[in-house]
Amino acid sequence: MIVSTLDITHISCAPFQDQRPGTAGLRKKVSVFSQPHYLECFVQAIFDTLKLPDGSRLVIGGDGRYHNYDAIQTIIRIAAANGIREVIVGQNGLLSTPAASLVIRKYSAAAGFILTASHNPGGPDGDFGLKFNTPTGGQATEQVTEAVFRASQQLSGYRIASLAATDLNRIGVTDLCGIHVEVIDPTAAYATLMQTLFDFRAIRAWLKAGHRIRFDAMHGVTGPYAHRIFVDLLGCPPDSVLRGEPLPDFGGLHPDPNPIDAAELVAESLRPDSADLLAASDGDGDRNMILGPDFFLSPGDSVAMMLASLPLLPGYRGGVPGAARSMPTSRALDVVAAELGIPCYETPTGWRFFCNLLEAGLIGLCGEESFGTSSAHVREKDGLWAVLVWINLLAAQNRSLKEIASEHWRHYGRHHFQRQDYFTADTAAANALVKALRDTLPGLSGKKIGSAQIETADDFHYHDPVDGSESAHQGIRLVFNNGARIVYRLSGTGTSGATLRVYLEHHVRDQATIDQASAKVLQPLGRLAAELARISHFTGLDAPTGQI
Ligand code: G16
Repeated sequence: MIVSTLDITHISCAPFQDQRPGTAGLRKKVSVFSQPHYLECFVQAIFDTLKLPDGSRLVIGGDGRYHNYDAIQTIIRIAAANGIREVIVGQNGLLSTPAASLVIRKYSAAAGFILTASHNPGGPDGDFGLKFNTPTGGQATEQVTEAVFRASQQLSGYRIASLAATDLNRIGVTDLCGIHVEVIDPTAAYATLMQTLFDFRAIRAWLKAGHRIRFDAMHGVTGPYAHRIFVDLLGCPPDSVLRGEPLPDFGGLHPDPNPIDAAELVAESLRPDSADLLAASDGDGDRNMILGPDFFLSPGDSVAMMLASLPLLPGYRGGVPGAARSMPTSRALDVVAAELGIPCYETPTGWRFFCNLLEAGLIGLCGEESFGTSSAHVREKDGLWAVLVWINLLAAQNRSLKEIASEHWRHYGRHHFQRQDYFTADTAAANALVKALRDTLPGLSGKKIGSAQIETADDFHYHDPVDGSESAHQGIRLVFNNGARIVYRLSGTGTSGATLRVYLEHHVRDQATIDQASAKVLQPLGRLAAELARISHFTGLDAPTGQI
């Protein structure tokens, strides 16, 4: 028998100064990530910071975007040189973000590397990204990612093992010089878990009765998961899954499940023969958009309505101990939680802030305005899970999505919500705007504007109730005494320039205003938000460059 030993080389190079992870991992253009030593140095900085015990197990998978396959081979080599002895990797290098979270937990891995830039475009000119998760399956905390950033700035090089490329296409186990590499079916554990959470029998009966679903995988990672669950297990016709083949450039599309980038699905929902539920997920499968015939369900409403109906789902019969939303997300969830008598936590933007609350058992449901929702079944947001929640709720209630929403609003009032984005290539101008706005806060508190008054004007500061950590400057809030709210923050997921996000919200209770379009109700608030922040003055933009 030939026993080969691991051949490890130390490569010296200058450190990179731009490897600070953002809202969810490090995201850069492919051209940046694929330059010599760049990925290697970031991965080395992670190992230097995590200091995993020798012999540890690692999970690796990604959304299938351009550079995924090569990056996985590199990570395996660096991991081997840093003491990792077992690697679990999804077939073809694929693992959706929520499935990766599940696999990390299932295999008691010491860490997970998820290769994704989420909903950002892919391909050679697109974006690439890498985030690393802890043994809980959740994303590393801000403290850890900052420590990695500091380590990356001081590196003198990295260690790399000389290993043959792993065949990621074939399920099975390979021994590479003592490194145990297991290629797994990326959908298996996930599909099994979903069957314990939802009433597959009731859903099958609902589908047999003639109801239809339509799911747009946007050429991201969820195609194989959707085929397995919707087609194989629930019996939907194969054409229920749209763009189900993962492609390195997402077919040239922007794999972001929102009404603009998934416009084709929105158009389908407006047709007389629309399916009963239409949904889309993003590149890495953690986001969701939910539509019904002639109806768009806003993410803040979706999580609030889920909380109100959770006991209808087999996995959630006993309800949840608490719920959480990110600060800019509409406060529709708070109203439901208050009626249920459970706490509703407000966290900074970034799924990682929910993880401590989930891990400590303080919450069992959480959601964000950015089309993310999930429960304690994993430690990431979960697009297909959200779609299954809604299919199960429709099947259990035998009512349309629009009817369920209308009844919810009659009872709780409606939180009209809109996010306006102002993109500028001039990052300094965007930072100056935020600084100037921050400086005006003391004068805004208590200020009367028309018939309303600003009750609170502050810069959101989060105190984590579980580990006591503090996160400052997480977004500027203007809360009015008439149910309105404006929030400003800079996006943390872009790879160039800066995007100012302006979140508008108005809670209304009278039926006439409930029935109006959110864009119309929020128009005056949008104008006020632009004036107060002097957006045109700082950026030259007289209107949002995008809105959802
Ligand atoms: C990431 C985070 C989310 C966050 C979103 C938007 O989502 O995981 O928690 O809400 O970015 O962030 P920003 O407003 O900073 O662009 P994803 O799906 O991109 O991983």
